[in-house]
Amino acid sequence: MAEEYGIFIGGEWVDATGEGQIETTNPANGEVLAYFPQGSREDARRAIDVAKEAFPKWKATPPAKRGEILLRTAQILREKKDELGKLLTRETGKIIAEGRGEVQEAIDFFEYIAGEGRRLLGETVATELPDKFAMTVRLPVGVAGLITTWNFPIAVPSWKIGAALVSGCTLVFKPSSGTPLIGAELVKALHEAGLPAGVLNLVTGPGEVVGDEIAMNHTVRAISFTGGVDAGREVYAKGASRLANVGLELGGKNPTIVMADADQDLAMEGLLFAAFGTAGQRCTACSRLILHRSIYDEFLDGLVEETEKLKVGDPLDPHVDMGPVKGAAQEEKVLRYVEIGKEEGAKLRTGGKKLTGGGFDLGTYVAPTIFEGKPEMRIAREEIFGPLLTVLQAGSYDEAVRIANDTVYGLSSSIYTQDVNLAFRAMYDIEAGITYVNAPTIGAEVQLPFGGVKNTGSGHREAGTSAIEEFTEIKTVYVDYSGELQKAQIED
Ligand code: UN1
Repeated sequence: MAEEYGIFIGGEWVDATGEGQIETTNPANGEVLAYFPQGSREDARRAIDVAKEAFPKWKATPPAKRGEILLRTAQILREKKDELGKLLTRETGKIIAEGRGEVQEAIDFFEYIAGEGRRLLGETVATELPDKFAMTVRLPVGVAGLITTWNFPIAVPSWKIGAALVSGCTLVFKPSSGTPLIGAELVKALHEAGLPAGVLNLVTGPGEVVGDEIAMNHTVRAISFTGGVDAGREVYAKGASRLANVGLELGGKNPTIVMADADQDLAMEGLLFAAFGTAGQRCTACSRLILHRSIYDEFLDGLVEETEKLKVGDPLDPHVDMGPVKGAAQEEKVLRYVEIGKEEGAKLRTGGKKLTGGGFDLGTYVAPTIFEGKPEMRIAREEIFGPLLTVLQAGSYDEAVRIANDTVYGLSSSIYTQDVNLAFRAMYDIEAGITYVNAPTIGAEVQLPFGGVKNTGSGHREAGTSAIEEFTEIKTVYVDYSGELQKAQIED
C-alpha cells in the first residue's frame, strides 16, 4: 500500500488544508508510489511564516556550522545511494545508472558547497581616505522559495537547497508534483543531518496555487525556479511585480555541431548519450544535430543504425539503455511532435512511435526518434523534452554556428572537431551558457556554474562558484577610524 504523506512544516509532517491528493507514479509500469497533498495557498503561507520565524537564528548560525550539516547530508545520501537511486529510477523512469548518478550529483554538490561555509568571500577594497577601511560581506536574502521540476528531482533541489542554506536563508520548497517522494527523502536526509526545525519546509501542490503564493508573497525575497519557459515567465513577472530576486533555469534546444574533421565514433557515442540518455528529458539534452555536409550521409546512416541498437525497457534493468518518458503527458507531447515533424515534411529516419506489447503496455515508452529536418521547422525550434533528435545540415563552420544560434534558447551546446582553432572560436561564437568541446551536451559538473542565456534563464547561474549569488546580497561596509568627519569626493 502506497504511503500517504503530509506537508513538512516546522520540522514535522503535518496535515495540509488543501483538498485532493497528488498520486506519484512509476512511468515504467503505472505503480502508485505514494500520495501527497494538493497543498493550498494557506499551506504555503504557513510554511513561509515558519521559515520567516526560523530566519534570525539560522542567519546567526556560523556559516561553517551550516556547512557541517550539509556535509553530513552528503554522507547520509552516500549511505543511501543504492536505495535512493532505485527510488529515483522508479519515480522518474531514468535508467538505474542515471538514477544513481543523479544521487551522486546531489552528494557532490553538498560536499562542494559545505566548504563554502568556510569562505562566503567578500572583498577588501582600498579607500580614498586615510584611516578608513572598506570591504564587502555577503548576507542571506532572507526567506527563499524553491520551485523545481521532475526530471532532476534530487540534484537540482540540492543545488538550490545547499546554496541557500549555506548562505543563511530559510526555505520553502515546492517539489514537482511528478516527483514529490524523492523530494521528501532529500528533506528527511537534511533533518537527519541536524538541520533545525523550520529552516526548510516542503509544500506539495499545484504551481498555480502553491507556486503562485511563493511567487507573490512579499516575505519570499528570492525565488529559484527550474521548469518550463511559460511557467518561468509567469514566476518572473510575479516576482518582478514585487521586486523579488528571481533565478530561472528553463528550457533548451541544445545543438551539437559535428565538423568534417571530427572523430566520428566519439561524436556518435556522445550523441547517443546526449539525445537519448534520460530519454532526452534533460534541460541539457541534445535535440539538434548539425552535421557538416561532407559527412552528412555517412554519419547519419551510422547514427540511425546505432540508435536502433539501443535497448529500451525497464529502467531498473542494468542492461537497458533507455527507459520510459515521464507519464502520459510527456508521451503525448513527443508523439504530437512526431506528427508535427511529418506534417512539416521532415524525414523520419527511425522511431516515431509508442512502444507496445509485453511490459511496454503498462508504461509510457517512446522509441528513440531521429528526423532529418530544416532549421525553420518546429521540431528544430521548440523544446520537446523527449527522445527526439532533429538533424540539420551545414556547409561550413559559420553556417553551423548560425544554425546553432538560431534559437530562443541557450543552455548547453557542443562541437566535435579536431581543429583547435575552431574549437576555441566555437567557445566564443555559440550563444549558450555551456559549451562542450568533443563531449556531449549533458553531464555538467557541480563545481562549475550552470545556466543559460536568452530564454533559458534570467542571468543567474546555479552550482559552482556562483551558486550563492542567488541567495545572498552584497553589503558594502565602510569603517572610518580617523575619529574625524572625512568627506569622500569633496575637496578640502
Ligand atoms: C537539468 O536537466 O535540469 O548537465 C539538469 C546535466 C546534469 C544536470 C541537468 N548534470 O545534464
